[in-house]
Amino acid sequence: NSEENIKDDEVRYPDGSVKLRNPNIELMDQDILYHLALGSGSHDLVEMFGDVKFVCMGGTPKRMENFAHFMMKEIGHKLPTGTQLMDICQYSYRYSMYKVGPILSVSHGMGGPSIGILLHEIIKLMYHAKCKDPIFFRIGTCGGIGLDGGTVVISEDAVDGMLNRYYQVPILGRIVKRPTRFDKKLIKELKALADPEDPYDTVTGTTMCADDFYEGQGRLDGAFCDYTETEKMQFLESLSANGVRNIEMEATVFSALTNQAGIKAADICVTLLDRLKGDQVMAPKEVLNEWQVRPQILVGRYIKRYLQMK
Ligand code: R2B
Ligand code: URA
Repeated sequence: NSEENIKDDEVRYPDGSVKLRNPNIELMDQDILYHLALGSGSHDLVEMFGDVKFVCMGGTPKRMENFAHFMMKEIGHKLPTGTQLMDICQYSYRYSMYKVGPILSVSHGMGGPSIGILLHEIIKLMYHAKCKDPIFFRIGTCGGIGLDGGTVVISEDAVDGMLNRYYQVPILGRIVKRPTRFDKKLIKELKALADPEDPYDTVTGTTMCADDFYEGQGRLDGAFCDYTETEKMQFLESLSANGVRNIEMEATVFSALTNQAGIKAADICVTLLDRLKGDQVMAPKEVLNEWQVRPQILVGRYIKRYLQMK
């Protein structure tokens, strides 16, 4: 039963490496990770990825390339002379992936289905590469509920557009519900790394995951809109009353699939606007670019701390 609590020994070997909860994979001579343009037959995945400890995901290829460069500076990682950072998944033409020492920086596209496919293949990649206790981060963008643009939100819980605390997916003609759950300790540790000197707030709260940017998030400015501004505001206020502080499009799938795999994960997003004040993303490009670095700074602090502790 997928709603049961996941036990440690079901999802991990004693040495911390990721166990797959799918007996079919072991029986295959090779596993093609199609959307990553990688495979267990064509690549030495242990050699390429065995040292990965952190998997950081975000929507766009450029943000994840920037994050890889940022982390290279932060942890003082040097590439061999004459070489440069490469997109490992360039021939997938789907996702981009960069590796900086123990850090993988991967783009996930927009929405549940896109991050879902990526998570299946990345979790299998962790298994094939024998990675030990990997931690997954999503560093994203979102709309805030009563929060100024540029606020960092760490998700405590993920709910869908009906406020359900599960990710619901039709499998073989049945609806399967997978509970959404983030690691409480990881959330606390991340929150503690917010510096009072940061010129912006870092808050925690429930994240609503929508399957659409426009009607699914109660916007008035999509190609269609069959509700009034009053109805929109009532909906957003009811979200706020239920502890929802931001809206994005991947939190339920991200938390449910990492939880299912027994992988610690956190979703950290920066708000691009306050949805109680409007729908259009109006901040200038330079401002948006500066805001998008904020979740990266927090995750960077966590990773640096972790590596220094070792
Ligand atoms: C935030 O931003 C994207 C939509 O603009 C989506 O991927 C998300 O979760
Ligand atoms: N991403 C979303 O999904 N919603 C917003 O309002 C902003 C970014």
